[in-house]
Amino acid sequence: MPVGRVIRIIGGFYYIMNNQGETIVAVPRGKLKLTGSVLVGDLVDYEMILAEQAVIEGICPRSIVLKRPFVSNVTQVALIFAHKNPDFNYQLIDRFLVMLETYNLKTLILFNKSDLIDLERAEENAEPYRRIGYQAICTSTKTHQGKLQFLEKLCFEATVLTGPSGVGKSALINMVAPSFQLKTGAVSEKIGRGRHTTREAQLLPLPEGNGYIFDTPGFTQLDLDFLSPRDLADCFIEFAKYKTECHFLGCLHQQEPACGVKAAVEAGKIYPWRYEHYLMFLDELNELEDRKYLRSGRNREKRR
Ligand SMILES: Nc1nc2c(ncn2[C@@H]2O[C@H](COP(=O)(O)OP(=O)(O)OP(=O)(O)O)[C@@H](O)[C@H]2O)c(=O)[nH]1
Ligand SMILES: [Mg+2]
Ligand SMILES: [Zn+2]
Repeated sequence: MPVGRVIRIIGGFYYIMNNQGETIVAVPRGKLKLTGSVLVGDLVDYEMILAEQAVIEGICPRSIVLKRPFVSNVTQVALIFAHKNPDFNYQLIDRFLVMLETYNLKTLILFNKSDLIDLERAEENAEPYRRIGYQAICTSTKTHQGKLQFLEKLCFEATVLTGPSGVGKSALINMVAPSFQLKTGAVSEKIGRGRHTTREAQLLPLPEGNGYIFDTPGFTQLDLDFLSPRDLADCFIEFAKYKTECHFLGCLHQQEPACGVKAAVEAGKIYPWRYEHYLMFLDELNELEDRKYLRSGRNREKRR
């Protein structure tokens, strides 16, 4: 049975790319019809039923499934933020990074719209993340700053682009592969946010078989409800070196005495704003756990 890759899902129709690079429209069989069964990125077995229509018979084993964005078989994530328009926001960046750390994939950060601020300011925005240990590139789709560096990173990877709406995800893909001509949309001046121009995930094969890139819809709000408070510190990668010095096993680096992480913050080895974001997210997660606990208690009462 032939195998193809799902590149887009629109209105119940599944667009599959076959080995020859042709696109076939398909519908899934039986149980696979359920929304979310077949994902963009999936390799699927299909059978032609008409000259131009196919039926998806099964999904090949996946290497990974991401929940947000909801796609499969990714090898790398590129987090996109803008220096300006929408506003630059360290707290939201850290929120996205926490989510991405749970995926255990190669992570790249692009600070886009570098043409809108001074070169120096742009580098200042990116530098802390480089020091923390991330690969961070300043880009501009207007001046093509960072284009070659970005292209190099994309080579032989299946890269998903994620980040808020309006930061230039689709524009960046157009920059590295102009033939895609993806739709882009101006940021609303009134609310300073993107307009959710990209509505669904789409997988695009890079020229000359150099890998894949996924365009995805932006999102501005991100709850950390997929994480337990105990696992949060692991998502702040620069804490790892200092956690081993905490006196208490299971230290949450909050009020505990002899905490290696807090000592590193005080010694200027961890950025204080990163630690503040950690505490802020920890509060959020604790609150979520409390609510979950209360709800399960109420359910137990009801069953009695
Ligand atoms: N000045 C400047 N504007 C840019 C740059 N990149 C993108 N834009 C503009 O920013 C706006 C948003 O770009 P999009 O590519 O649609 O943003 P997106 O991240 O795909 O947004 P969603 O699809 O809504 O998630 C468009 O008006 C682009 O022309 C850049 O490097 N510099
Ligand atoms: Mg877009
Ligand atoms: Zn600690």
